[in-house]
Amino acid sequence: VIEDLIRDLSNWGRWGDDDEFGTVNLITPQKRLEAAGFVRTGHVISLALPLGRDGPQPPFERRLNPQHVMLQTGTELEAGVQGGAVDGWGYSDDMVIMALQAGTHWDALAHAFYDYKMYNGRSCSLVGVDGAAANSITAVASKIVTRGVLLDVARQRGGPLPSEYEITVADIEATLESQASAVSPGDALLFRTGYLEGFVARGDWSGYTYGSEPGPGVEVLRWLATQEVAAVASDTWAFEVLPSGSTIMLPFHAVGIVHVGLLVGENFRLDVLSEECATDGRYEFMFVGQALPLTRAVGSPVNPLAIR
Ligand code: UVW
Repeated sequence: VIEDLIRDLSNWGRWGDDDEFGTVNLITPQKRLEAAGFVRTGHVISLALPLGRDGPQPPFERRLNPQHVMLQTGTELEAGVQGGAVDGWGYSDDMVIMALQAGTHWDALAHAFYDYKMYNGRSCSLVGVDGAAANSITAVASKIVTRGVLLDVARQRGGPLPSEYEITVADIEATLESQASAVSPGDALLFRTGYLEGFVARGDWSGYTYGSEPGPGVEVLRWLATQEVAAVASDTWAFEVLPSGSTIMLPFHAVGIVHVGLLVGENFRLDVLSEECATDGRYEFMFVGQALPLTRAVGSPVNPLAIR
């Protein structure tokens, strides 16, 4: 199955041998103008989880939740121990240490490998201790402004999808029909499964990451490629259904990121957007999902915005 999909869907060379944008090439200036036309009220909804120590990663995980550390504080100013402070003038500074994949994030095209290769046929060895020499998130960091479409599969199916539920093309088409929405080339398509919000509501992330989850099966890539979707994201930790039923853990990553060059986002919070879209029946919006211009990084935290 994987080899058939690669044969049919690979975009290696499509936008040139030097290309590092992948499907983000489908987001044109004209597409951004079209996206702006979906702003009716100016209401902005963030699709990000808060960045803090109580993020979704388990304790002691290599993918460290954000650790916020103060470098200068007001308490030091008041105690008279802040260098350079005069007569009550002072300042505060801080820093964050975190895994770039810990919370709401984009996967760069350097994030996934298959057959020792990454997007556009580049060797996996280009990602070493110095970071990614190609396909890093920096390439697309400032390009992700487009028309967004919420694909509310959870609402269409009457509630949060059970873990291990495979979203099929039939589910996608039924959901679009129920929403009276359509997908067009260059869109960002946001899959709501309802999975993440259950953990948020319980205030307990136990069992969220590295286990089973609902999501699209690998065959959905054929549909996404036909529609020329530029980016996908969901309210799960790995975007695709798990277990995958494949010989490799993440076949959607192997075909979608490595061969299609698809921008994939994870841990997006979609419940508030879902309520708003259902209230007024508008499932399309302007989507702004700029990554941080982190040099040589294989992913980036993002504060995705739906502007309606
Ligand atoms: C892996 O689990 C390897 O990656 P992701 O962050 O894309 O789920």
